[in-house]
Amino acid sequence: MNTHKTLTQFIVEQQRANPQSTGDLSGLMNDIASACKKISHLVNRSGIIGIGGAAESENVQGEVQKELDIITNDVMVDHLNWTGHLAAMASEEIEDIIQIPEHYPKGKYLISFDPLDGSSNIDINLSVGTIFSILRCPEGVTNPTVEDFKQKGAQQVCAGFCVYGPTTMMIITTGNGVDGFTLDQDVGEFILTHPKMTIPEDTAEFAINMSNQRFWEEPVQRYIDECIKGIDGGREKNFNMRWVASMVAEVYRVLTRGGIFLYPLDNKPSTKGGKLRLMYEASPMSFIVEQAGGLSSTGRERILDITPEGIHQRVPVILGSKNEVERILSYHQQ
Ligand code: P6P
Repeated sequence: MNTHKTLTQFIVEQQRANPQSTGDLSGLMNDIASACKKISHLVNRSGIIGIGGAAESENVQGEVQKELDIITNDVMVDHLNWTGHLAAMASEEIEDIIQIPEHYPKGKYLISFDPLDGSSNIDINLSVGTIFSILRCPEGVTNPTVEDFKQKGAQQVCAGFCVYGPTTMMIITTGNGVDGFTLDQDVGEFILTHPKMTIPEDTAEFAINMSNQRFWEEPVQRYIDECIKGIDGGREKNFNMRWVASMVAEVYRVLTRGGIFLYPLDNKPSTKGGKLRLMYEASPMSFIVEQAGGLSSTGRERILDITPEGIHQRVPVILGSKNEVERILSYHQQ
């Protein structure tokens, strides 16, 4: 019988492989998995229990919040704030950092998360997800501030995302490659189904929101124009295009069959400086993509080398198959 390894067993084995580990990170990863199981359940039943609509509020980004944005944010906070593994949290949905209540013990990690990325897809039944990034809290800091979160993505201890699609999957890295787990809904366990995921160095599939084309910088205009023209425009192959408007779905596809995903710098007023947020979208996804053999850049610098200016800072993102990202970077250098 094909007995898959569970996430719990995987985490314990990773802990045993690191003699100096205290079990805190293992506990935190299990707590995140529990939160994601709860979110998966809520997403799957949102239409039935009537929580798939828009809330009356806007988030710090000025985006209209979905009811599920708020509910899933509360699920993450309620599953993580009592465990004693965290010193503080940051969420896409909350302007300031989230302190650990005084009556709970604090731990040595900081987490940033987007509780429900792509939530505009909820009412059209497309995949959405949860993205998280774990940093160490600086030594000796017992009351973290925003300053303590402003660490380069290269400092991440762990990053991952859950994609709530036809199946619920959790993708994680702690710096030893990327492993994918499928939620077995019957027993409520994440099962290791995609060990050591790697991104093919070449691809013929690009993902970008074409409606922004007139706002892009010249190197991106040139690259996408060449992809569209394919062998009629000097490339050695023809390209296919995808755009789901859900980063977790796009990145999972890139991990599975390669590809290049772009949300580039544009001069559109609403997304000036980029649309995607560094700390809880670009950084964790960049850690995962690099650990799977891909590249992730703003077009001018490695995303994991950026020191955040704030917890909601936006950056341009170009990530995926190594050879295609390198081609775009060369266009930015010309
Ligand atoms: P657009 C979802 O809102 C998100 O943050 C990413 O998940 C996704 O890749 C992007 O924005 C979609 O942006 O402009 O196509 O709606």
